[in-house]
Amino acid sequence: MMESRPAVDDAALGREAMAVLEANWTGSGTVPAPGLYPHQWSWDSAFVVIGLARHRPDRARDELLSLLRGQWATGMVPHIVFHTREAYFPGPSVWRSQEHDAAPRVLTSGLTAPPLHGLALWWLYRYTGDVAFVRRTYPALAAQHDYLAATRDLGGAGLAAIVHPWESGMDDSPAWDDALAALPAIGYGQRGVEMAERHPDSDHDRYVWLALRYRDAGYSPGYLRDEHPFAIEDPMFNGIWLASCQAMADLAPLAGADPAPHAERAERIRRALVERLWDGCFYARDLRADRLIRVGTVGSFGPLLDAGLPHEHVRAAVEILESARFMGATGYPVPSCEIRAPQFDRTRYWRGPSWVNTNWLLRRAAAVHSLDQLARQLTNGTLRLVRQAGFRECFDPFDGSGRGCRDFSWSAALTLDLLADTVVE
Ligand code: 2M8
Repeated sequence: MMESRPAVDDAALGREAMAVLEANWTGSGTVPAPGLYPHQWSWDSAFVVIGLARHRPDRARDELLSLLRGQWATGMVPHIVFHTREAYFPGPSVWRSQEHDAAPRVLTSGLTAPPLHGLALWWLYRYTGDVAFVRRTYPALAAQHDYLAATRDLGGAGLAAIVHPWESGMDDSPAWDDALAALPAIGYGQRGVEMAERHPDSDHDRYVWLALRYRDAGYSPGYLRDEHPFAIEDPMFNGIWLASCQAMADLAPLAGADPAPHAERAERIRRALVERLWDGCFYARDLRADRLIRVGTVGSFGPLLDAGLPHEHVRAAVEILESARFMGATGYPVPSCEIRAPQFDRTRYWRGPSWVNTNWLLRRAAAVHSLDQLARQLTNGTLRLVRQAGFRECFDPFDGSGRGCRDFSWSAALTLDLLADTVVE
């Protein structure tokens, strides 16, 4: 298959981006990509909301509402909502959400994903001024945050722990390698599971094994706290949560709610990020092994989304981001793993390639800290990627060639957002 035709001017690029989002709209939500990802994914949807905020606010609203139909009574927003009947593994028969009292009618996964939705709602409000929509969705997002605080603060310092690589959105990041390798090779004693009852012998088997253990424990918070073998405090997940807490603090008065709990939570996350995850760079912390995971990934820069991050941490993190460890040595921003790490692989998803969503998040972080040149570099580098290679899932950070699937929703949606800013600048 040929690469997509380069879109020569911004208007054409914008039209192509919108066409991708139209094609990926199922009538009840946007799928990340046709075929490979035929359902609604949580943080993908939040990026779609952000990208459509200025262009199709009606669709952006429907996107968020559609995702929230999958929210559990616990407040948990699942990482996948199965609105279509198309096959995907692991699908509804693996998660069995319908057997759980707290689950909604629509079928979902049992894991969550980076809680970007508060920021997405704020983004939508910023460009629409739609207070009624804030009022309507604020309670669900407040419940999402309460869920994280009540059941995911496994380290007890205010950060939310991910309990599965899928929850990070960066599935095969080298940051999870050791924690996955430490999983018991034997001990898979559950009966009645449809995946072959075998020892985990590859990362994918381990992913499934972990998901099934959690499911078979009834998705119980007590099990997560006391037994689940995978628990990691990730700087990107928590940087996103912190940004969403700040967004919720801004939105609360519009919804007639008190902003203080959100601001306090943000402050607590900030303090814990600096105290627990910083050692010259932000790293993920493995709670089960009780140690920092010292591999620099694009996730290391998540805390930059925080406007209140102390200056010295902003300065040091940005220096690393711009250095030859990351975007200083690649032709295109931002490799998902530092290029000098032995685990770096320019061809493998979250182990090297550049992604439009993380570029967008870092561009947002640059804007928050008034780092105009960095913001411009991220915008222009990202637009060069999609202009040359199309709305691919990810890109080779050295030569910009496209990788993964085509017509990928967040690549298209966030291009719309970047283009809108280019016009304003
Ligand atoms: C990828 O994750 C899914 C599992 O959730 C997969 O590998 O099948 C990740 O890139 C994740 O960040 C993304 O949300 C999802 C859908 O685009 O695909």
